[in-house]
Amino acid sequence: MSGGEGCPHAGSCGATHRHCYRVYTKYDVSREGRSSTGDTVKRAARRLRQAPCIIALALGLASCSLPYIPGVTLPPPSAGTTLRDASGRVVGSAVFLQEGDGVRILLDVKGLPPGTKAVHIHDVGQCTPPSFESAGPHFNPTKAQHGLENRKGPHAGDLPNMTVNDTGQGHLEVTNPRVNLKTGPTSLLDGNGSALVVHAGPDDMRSEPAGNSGARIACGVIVRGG
Ligand SMILES: [Cu+2]
Ligand SMILES: [Zn+2]
Repeated sequence: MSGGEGCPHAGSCGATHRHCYRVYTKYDVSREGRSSTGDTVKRAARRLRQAPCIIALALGLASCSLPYIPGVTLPPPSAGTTLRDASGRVVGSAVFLQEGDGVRILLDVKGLPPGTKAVHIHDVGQCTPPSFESAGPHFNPTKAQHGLENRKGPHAGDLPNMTVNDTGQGHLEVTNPRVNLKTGPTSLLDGNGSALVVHAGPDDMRSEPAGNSGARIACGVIVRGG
């Protein structure tokens, strides 16, 4: 990132100033307090981005030799969703974090029937109860077949099964290297969006088109920012 925009130096000092604008910040996402942490970091990053140019001006631009200012790295993109069941009750939430070329997914559910449940990312960001058929098929920009254990698979949106315990709670944490939160055909935030869906039964990981996983019992539209 060279980010000279807005800096009075950009034209005159050339390459020597490229690192003037880079201020490294650490972006820590903990599951608790995630959004407030994110907001604080974004505000701090904005301030830090402005700081180097102000400092440069203060130094009088005489020599164009600036002290080293550690650079800025913007927080990675994130997304989130709230899952509802067919009656509209909130039954869970998930966070999506860009991690390298893939996306880390952290899903928590509550109040669901116990058992092993299929979880998928579906193609359309629309969750119309009670059937949630509006979410379309699995997110599959590469035209693969269904299933993490299918030789011709998997769909980009295929995920491991989740166990829901006797108290109705379940947790799934996985990195999906086939999707991203940026741009392009594998982005979860593409034109028609995408949705996270939980099914009544387990995914057999190989049957077309959806792993024989039964009804869609919960659905959440994936939205930017989480
Ligand atoms: Cu599904
Ligand atoms: Zn699939």
